[in-house]
Amino acid sequence: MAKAEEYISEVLQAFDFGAPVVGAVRYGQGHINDTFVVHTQPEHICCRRFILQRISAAAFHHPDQLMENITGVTEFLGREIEKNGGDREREAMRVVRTRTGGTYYTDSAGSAWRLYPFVEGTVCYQMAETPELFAASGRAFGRFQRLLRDYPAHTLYETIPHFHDTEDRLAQLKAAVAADSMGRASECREEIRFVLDREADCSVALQALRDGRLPLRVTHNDTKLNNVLLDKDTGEGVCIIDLDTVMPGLSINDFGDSIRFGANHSAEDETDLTKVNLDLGLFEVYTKAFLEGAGGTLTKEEIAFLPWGAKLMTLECGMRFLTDYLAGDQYFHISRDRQNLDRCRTQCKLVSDMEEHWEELAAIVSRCR
Ligand code: ADP
Ligand code: GN1
Ligand code: MG
Repeated sequence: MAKAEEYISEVLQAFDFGAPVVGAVRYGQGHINDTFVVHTQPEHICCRRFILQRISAAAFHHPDQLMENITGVTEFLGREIEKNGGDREREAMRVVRTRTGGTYYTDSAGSAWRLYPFVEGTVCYQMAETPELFAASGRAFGRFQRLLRDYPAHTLYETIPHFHDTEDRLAQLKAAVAADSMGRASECREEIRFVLDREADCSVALQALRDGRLPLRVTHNDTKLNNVLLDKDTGEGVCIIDLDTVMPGLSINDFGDSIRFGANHSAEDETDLTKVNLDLGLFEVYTKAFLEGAGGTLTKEEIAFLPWGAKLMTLECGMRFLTDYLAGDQYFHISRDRQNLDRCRTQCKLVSDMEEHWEELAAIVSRCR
């Protein structure tokens, strides 16, 4: 895939920024899309910033369907936020149309690009600097779930089929091990074994869904701390971003993915595993806040399954990093060699911690109910 930078000037022509553009520079720490911040001329009356993104073709095969989901969801959220007396421009994403009225632009190489207003006055954290900030993210993701409770789920396309199908993720890992296309399997024996030893776990939530014990909802599916913007002054949640994976899914996965990423004090690719530890205090803070934000949306059974959401999202993400490492780092952006293997290792360490503290996790969830 050609470098996104090569197409920027072409892409900028496709949108009306309301003022002359000064420049576009790479922005953020997402693993999937190519993200740029676009600045318009400061002396101009409508000086603004925008987020311009090339949608990952490796992850998303139907940008038209993806953008239809996003426009539907952002407009619905905007209306709900207005009904509750909120500021939809700040609290919901908005797709900026192309000059020809489209929701995205296709460049001369066939890649899809979209534009959002930059949500000003907010901070995006890569790590929970304080429990209060982590709680704020939990309330925001819980609230997101509540706001979308009545969204017509059947109108959503599955932007990545089998996204949180942990059984399928395991099958993909096994296939990557069997193919061993880069000759990397021998250095990942321990990690492969770790995952295979937990094969039965991969079915726990899916079986509960099949049995009707867990409901299918409209969920975000990628609830990392860096997918929510917090107010720079108050620290409260402002806007949930990265809506590419909003699809029918399990509420426990939205809870779990936040725990995976945020309930610890290390980077996702930390190489010193002694620094990677599940923080039970942060687990409790997030649980309480998520349930508060969800405001009675979740059933008793869903709440009881929250620790499973945490463990399965962590195990699944570990598998995905490992699969991608074995396949030659095709999916997740990397900035150094073996980064996906290091990411896999932190996830395995967190899964071990969760197993070690399993009873405590259940007790915390009961307390927060
Ligand atoms: P990816 O799918 O690659 O993770 P994201 O949509 O999460 O892409 O965007 C990457 C980063 O860009 C975010 O983590 C955040 O820092 C920043 N970002 C995205 N959209 C906005 C926005 N509308 N306003 C401000 N920052 C944004
Ligand atoms: C990706 O897009 P981003 O960086 O917010 C990935 C998630 C993973 C996460 C791991 C569409 O999230 O599923 O959990 O990396 N998103 C997609 O950090 O695959
Ligand atoms: Mg993101």
